Amino acid sequence: MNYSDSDISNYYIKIQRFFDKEIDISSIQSFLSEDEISLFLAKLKSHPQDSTYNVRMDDGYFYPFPYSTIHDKASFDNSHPYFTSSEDFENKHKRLIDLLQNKLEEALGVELFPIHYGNLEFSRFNCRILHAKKNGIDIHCENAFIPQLNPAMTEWMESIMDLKNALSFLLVLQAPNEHGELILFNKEWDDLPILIGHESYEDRHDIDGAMFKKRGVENITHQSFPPQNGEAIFFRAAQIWHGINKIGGAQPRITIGCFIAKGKDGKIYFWA
Ligand SMILES: O=C(O)CCC(=O)C(=O)O
Repeated sequence: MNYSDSDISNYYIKIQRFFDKEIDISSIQSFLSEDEISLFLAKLKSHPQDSTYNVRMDDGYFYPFPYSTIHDKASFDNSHPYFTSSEDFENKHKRLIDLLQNKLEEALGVELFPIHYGNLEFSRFNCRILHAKKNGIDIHCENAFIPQLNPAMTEWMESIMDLKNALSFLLVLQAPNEHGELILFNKEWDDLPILIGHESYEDRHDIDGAMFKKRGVENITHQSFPPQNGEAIFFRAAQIWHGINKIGGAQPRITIGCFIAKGKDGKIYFWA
């Protein structure tokens, strides 16, 4: 695993190094100030709890909907809850979202472009709230969702950017008391394209890699990255198999994040 600690001033060079696969994961401590983090958390606690705006699962919820909910048979138009929940999120939290985009641009040394398809505006960020004493996020890589997505949307996204090598950005707003580590495996989608829809819940949460081992794949190792309040993490999420370990203690794990990809036109796009 190519890990690189960094400071904000040299980030510009690094985004290209991620796209060139020279770096797998990198982090920036204290990406936002403690006051900014508290403001984020206070605002987000007032968000709507109902399923119009959240994708609720037993282990946690996402607000607004992630783009990966625009499934194969779903309509790729403004009737999808993805677009209504994104609009709600943008309207309620525009100032914080703008602040986060600015910080991200400063950190990467590039201008970032949100994506839109006609009048359909994609979310710039979403929040992931993972319940205490639950199982985190199952093992996945973003490319493993592509076969489940609306094909018209995927085709369009792939026509404008290098979707298959997208990065994840996440900011830890609230670390859990225990665990909740980001787990990165030493396997990538291009070597091991597993259609996760067929895997059991248990295997998808087994950080020893049952889902790889049962396919005869050997030398499975992983690295754990414990979340720290205020820390930003960037990693090659489209390719690298990863998950979030179970959440210990009494406090939920709260992050906000997006995906970042290189456009065919040279621009850097981001969405969630
Ligand atoms: O910690 C998070 O926000 C989720 C990380 C993750 O699974 C991803 O970015 O794909």
